[in-house]
Amino acid sequence: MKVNAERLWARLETLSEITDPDRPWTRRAFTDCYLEGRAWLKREMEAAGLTTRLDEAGNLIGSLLGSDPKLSPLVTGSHIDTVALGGRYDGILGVLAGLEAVQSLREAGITLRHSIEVIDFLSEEPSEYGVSCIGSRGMVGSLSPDMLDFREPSGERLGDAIRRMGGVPEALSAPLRRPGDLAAFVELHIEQGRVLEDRQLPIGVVSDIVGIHRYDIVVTGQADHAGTTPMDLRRDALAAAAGLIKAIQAEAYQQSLGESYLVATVGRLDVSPNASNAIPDRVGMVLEVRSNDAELLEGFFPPVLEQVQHEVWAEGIGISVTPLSEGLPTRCADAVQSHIKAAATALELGSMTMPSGAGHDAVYMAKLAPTGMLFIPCREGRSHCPEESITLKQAADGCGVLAETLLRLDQGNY
Ligand code: HGY
Ligand code: MN
Ligand code: MN
Repeated sequence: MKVNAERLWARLETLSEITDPDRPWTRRAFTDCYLEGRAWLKREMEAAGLTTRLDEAGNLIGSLLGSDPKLSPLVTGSHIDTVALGGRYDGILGVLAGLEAVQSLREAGITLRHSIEVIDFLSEEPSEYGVSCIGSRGMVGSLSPDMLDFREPSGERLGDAIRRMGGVPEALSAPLRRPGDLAAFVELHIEQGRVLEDRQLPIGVVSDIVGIHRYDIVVTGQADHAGTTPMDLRRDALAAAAGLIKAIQAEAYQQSLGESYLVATVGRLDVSPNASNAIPDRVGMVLEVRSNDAELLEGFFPPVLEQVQHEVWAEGIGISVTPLSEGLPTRCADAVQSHIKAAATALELGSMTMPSGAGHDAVYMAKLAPTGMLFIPCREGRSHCPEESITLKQAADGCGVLAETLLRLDQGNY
């Protein structure tokens, strides 16, 4: 199964140019720039012979009919939204390689038994509303009414933003699709780590995807003059927040030495009043904890929080925590893993089985159907930054294995 690597590469380059011009590469979900990228993708899908639709969760779905309408569709896809100052391939490769695979199948005159769908999931990256994987959560009924009421800093509700993207938030109180509505799901993604590059392997077969727990944390103290307030009279929210972050990091480091994979990060910090000569009275931060072990994931933060709250309470510091999201670790289907591995072998590409430390829409698709993921390397494992880089050959390898995997899934009894 030959794919048109040059066409894939040209699309990757064209889409990467649809970015916030001052911050390449940035195409945040829910922005005009994102809508421009979607409009381009919709045209490309239709020019490739797919029919397109937007579902109630705001996912853009391109479809190519199969020969047996009784079978549920095979589905591939990922996301074209980016983090701020992100890369050109995280998510984007999975959508455009899916489109290329389907277009190449069609041009080769191959009609699969199953219909095939290529999905661009709405807002996979953590959004300004505090939630990630919005479209894939919405598809499986995992966007709670509380989440739809989450607001971004200027006050827009997530539900209204989904409507602005063409979704129907009122329809999201129930799953849009249920187990059996998809035959199987497979997603191509860059590794976003450096294992494949270090091992000089072109393909990773994902065994499991970490669960991610995210918490919104607010540390409160008292704003005072930085020059006239003695050290023993201060209620410094930022100093307390720094202590909490240090305690989180130390505990995560300890736990990461064990059997399971665990990482914890505070990547977002909002300080008020954020003036060099005023003692901070409020610090907002977002903590995320990731692990492939559900028990470790659930049990990580509460003891750390209790310890630090106990230490700072006497100093008049408050710490409040609001859980934002709790995604569980996901096992990829053994059968899909086998198809990916066999497809790589058929194309004489070496592969290894490995976990994913990044979260993906596949976590939610796994609630509907047998799900797998395949990785290609990215230079020095860099991602979520403009230095994110792959080669045309790597993109072609990944796309070829994806196409071959779809063919094998089609012949399977899904
Ligand atoms: O953050 C992640 O794991 C993914 O890249 N959105
Ligand atoms: Mn990402
Ligand atoms: Mn991604």
